[in-house]
Amino acid sequence: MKRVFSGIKPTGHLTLGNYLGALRQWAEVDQHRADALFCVVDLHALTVEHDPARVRRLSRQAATLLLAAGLDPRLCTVFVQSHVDEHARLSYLLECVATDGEMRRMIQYKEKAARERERGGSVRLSLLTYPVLMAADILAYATDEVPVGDDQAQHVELARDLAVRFNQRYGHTFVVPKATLPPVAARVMNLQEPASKMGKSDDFGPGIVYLLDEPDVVRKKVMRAVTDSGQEVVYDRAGRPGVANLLEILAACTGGEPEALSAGYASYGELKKDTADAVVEALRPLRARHQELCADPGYVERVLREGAEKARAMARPVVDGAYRAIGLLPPLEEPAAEPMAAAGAPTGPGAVASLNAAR
Ligand code: AQP
Repeated sequence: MKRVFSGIKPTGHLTLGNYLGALRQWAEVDQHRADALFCVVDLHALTVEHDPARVRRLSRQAATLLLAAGLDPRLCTVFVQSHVDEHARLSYLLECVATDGEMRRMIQYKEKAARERERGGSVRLSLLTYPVLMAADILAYATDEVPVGDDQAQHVELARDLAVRFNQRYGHTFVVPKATLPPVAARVMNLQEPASKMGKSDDFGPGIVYLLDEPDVVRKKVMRAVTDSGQEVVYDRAGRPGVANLLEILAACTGGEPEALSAGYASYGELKKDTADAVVEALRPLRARHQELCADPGYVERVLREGAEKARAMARPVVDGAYRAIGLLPPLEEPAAEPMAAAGAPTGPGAVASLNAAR
């Protein structure tokens, strides 16, 4: 069975982009076809200015929404990244394989660093290195496939490169993963700024549909979506990005094809109305389940505790293998007879004392 891993950052309230580009695919497809792990990647939320209490709150909310979207802990593993130390352990090893140039080429780094500088803030080193942590998230689980939206494809590519490079230098250690994108809505755009991705932490709030928005708020946001001065409803991503975005959202919510759907509309108003209705309907079960789960926080906590235990057991051997391969001594509490003996080092109960004496 294939191993699938993906994650979501608690940097803001989850959006329609997160749902159509990732969560829905995880719940409807991935957890049924693979040995799947889904993670709230809270360490990634620390790469930009953050409020600790908010990150904690958003992490709980993201985990609850993963379950509300249909992830079933009997079918997959749901957990929080910082509960499993192996991510950070492996990240450092991969930093010793990645290059500075590679990191600086990452589009998200360039965009976010520029934004941060424009605001007069400083750029955290972790913003530069977070794709390495993301590679560690993926590689620690011997992941075959990473279902993501289009914006994360470059980071998965980096994880591939690092896996191949590590394997070539230090012997086969990692499975080389690949990204899988949803067939439609791989990049939902901001309704007010259709040239920008609908990101949960971006600056165009009125163009972002949040999963927990009330239905009338969702309707308002969709009805006010920026289109263009034309009249005809045609699917043209480059020429009419606002209309194309609505058609893609409608297609993703109703199971149609954007181009075919465009033929059924004579005006932008009708398209917006149907899109708004389709989004409200698509989110209805999720919102209902979210309410139920909020009434039972003990359940969510139990799922996360058990998820972290399962995840740790999966990641441990892979990360320990990487530590050995790259040249680090095995942990001293392990019966280390073989590798230590092979290197001519002392073994047995006196080994620790001899190692200390040798320093
Ligand atoms: N607009 C989107 N369309 C399609 N897929 C999307 N995803 C995110 N936005 C869209 C996918 O959702 C998964 C989790 O996303 P994330 O938490 O890594 O990133 P984000 O929601 O984009 O959050 P931020 O904080 O606003 O991040 P930045 O600013 O870094 O983009 C991923 O699979 C992602 O592809």
